[in-house]
Amino acid sequence: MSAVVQSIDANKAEAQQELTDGFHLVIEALKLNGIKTIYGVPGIPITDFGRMAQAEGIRVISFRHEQNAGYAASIAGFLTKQPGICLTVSAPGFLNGLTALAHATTNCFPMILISGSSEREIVDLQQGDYEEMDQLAIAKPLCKAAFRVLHAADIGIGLARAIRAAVSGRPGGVYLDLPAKLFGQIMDAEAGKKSLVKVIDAAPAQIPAPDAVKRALDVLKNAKRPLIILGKGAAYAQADDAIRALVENSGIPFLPMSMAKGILPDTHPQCAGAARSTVLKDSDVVMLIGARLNWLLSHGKGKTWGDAPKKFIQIDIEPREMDSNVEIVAPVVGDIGSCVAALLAGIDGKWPAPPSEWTGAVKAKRDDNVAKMAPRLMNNNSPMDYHGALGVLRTIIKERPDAILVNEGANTLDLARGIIDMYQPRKRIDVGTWGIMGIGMGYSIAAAIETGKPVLAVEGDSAFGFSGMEVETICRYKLPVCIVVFNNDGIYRGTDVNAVSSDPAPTVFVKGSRYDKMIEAFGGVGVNATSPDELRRAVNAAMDSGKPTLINAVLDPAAGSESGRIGNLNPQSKLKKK
Ligand code: ADP
Ligand code: TZD
Ligand code: MG
Repeated sequence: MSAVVQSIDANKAEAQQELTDGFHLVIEALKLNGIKTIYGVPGIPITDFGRMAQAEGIRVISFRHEQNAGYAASIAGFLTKQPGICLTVSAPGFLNGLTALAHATTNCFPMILISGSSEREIVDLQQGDYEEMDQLAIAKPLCKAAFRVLHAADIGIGLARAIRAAVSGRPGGVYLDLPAKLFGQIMDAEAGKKSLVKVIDAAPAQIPAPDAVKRALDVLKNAKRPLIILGKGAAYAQADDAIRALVENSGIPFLPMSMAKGILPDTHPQCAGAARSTVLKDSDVVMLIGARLNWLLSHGKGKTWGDAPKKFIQIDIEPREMDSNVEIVAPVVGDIGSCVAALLAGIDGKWPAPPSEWTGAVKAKRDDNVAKMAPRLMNNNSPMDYHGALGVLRTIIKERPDAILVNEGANTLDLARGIIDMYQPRKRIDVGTWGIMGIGMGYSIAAAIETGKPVLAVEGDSAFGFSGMEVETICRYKLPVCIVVFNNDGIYRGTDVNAVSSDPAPTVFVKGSRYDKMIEAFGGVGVNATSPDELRRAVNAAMDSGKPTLINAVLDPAAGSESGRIGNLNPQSKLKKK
């Protein structure tokens, strides 16, 4: 055969061979694993990827800042038990997303940060590529696992590893590094399809050992003043029926951590939410279900926990969580669904009721505290105080229990957490383990998209500022989000004065700001509310219409206290003030 004929044949064969590339393989791999939504910000090298993913039926939610897209992905993971996906460009985009990835890991939310990256050859020789950065190395200490894919044929395996790492065991954040070159790599379509992996049983059940279950039941049976603490791991586990059965069959008072509120309603007769200090101090056996003994529980020791000896039972999927702060006399390691089911089976329906002196004392304390608070919640002061404004929102959530409540701030957070009762699981999402500001709009967007339910975001004016630009995103995607900015002119209070220069004090903002005007710029509804009555009308209208709404709730600048409920964590200078 002549050389000419040979080359014509080769062209024909190539023309017949179907090809695919990195772009399409990543998209197919995501779809194959049930990923329906990507949260991100476009740019080199992922702009076309976003367009193609949208064309292939994945919902692509484009944000104004990667941190907010990352927070959205993290809470999508919490709400669905599937890894939330955040997509960013290299170096700065990656770094912006990284805060959220670390947050996901800290809070045990499954999330995958996928970032495009520059060329390895140039990055490794530090030759100054466009947005050059060794992203994999930087991500590693801040997440549960980090992977890089260099060959198109490994995309399927790379994503499978990322998904498993994110959702199995203790969930967390995973980084997936995809260099620009990978997206354009060509391979045979058939081989490409075969290389994809549909992850089977990504978060396998982890059954607790029978003797661990027995040990826990023995401790529980002998308790005089038992307490169950539910944490956000219990909400995440979606074992709502089993948890309810355990609480109700045992008759033990329960205390929900912030994001565990609503697994059982806060109005449940066994809820000890309004008797928190009493139950922590006076209980003798405490069973933790998906809650860590970290700062939020005063590390399980000290004044908060009283002097009486205390025994801890802990249910957690992470064995190393046991004894992290105090001795755990009965560790039960496994997934919460399996552990709670094993406890229920082990007791065989014959729970010894906790002594009535204990349950009676808890109930009396709770009813007393609730009654004391009630009149304060009904005040119609203008400008509003926290109690007047939150009394209104409390009633609104009672009437609309399937709405999702997003909450951040200091006083705005602490008081809303205590005042607004929750009635359904996974309806309250907030600042989490780190107490960070900035989750507000990302969480609101993801909550609306993942659940289809209306969202009420209760935001301190400072907290709102961290992600406020995303009101444009909320308007663009026409999401049913009602934002209430508790505007007290500043961080904690709006009353600080700088006595030495004309600069404002560090904690105050422009007085009389009108945050409602911000959303009007994008076609949303803005309302300025100066009294609880006005606030009630505006929130109800927003929740009825589903239109993106921002209500500027005018609060008394003097109403808050420094750092809300955690002012004690502020270090104090020992030096005398000049
Ligand atoms: P909170 O802040 O509400 O007290 P934490 O975030 O401190 O809750 O604790 C959540 C705990 O739940 C973590 O220790 C985590 O390992 C655990 N966890 C998460 N998911 C599960 C699950 N499916 N089964 C068991 N434990 C889980
Ligand atoms: N930055 C980040 C990312 N997280 C933080 N928690 C803080 C800074 C410090 N901080 C708090 O802990 S609460 C808060 C800041 C800045 C804002 C409190 O003011 P607010 O709420 O207006 O949101 P209140 O109602 O005025 O107390
Ligand atoms: Mg404020």
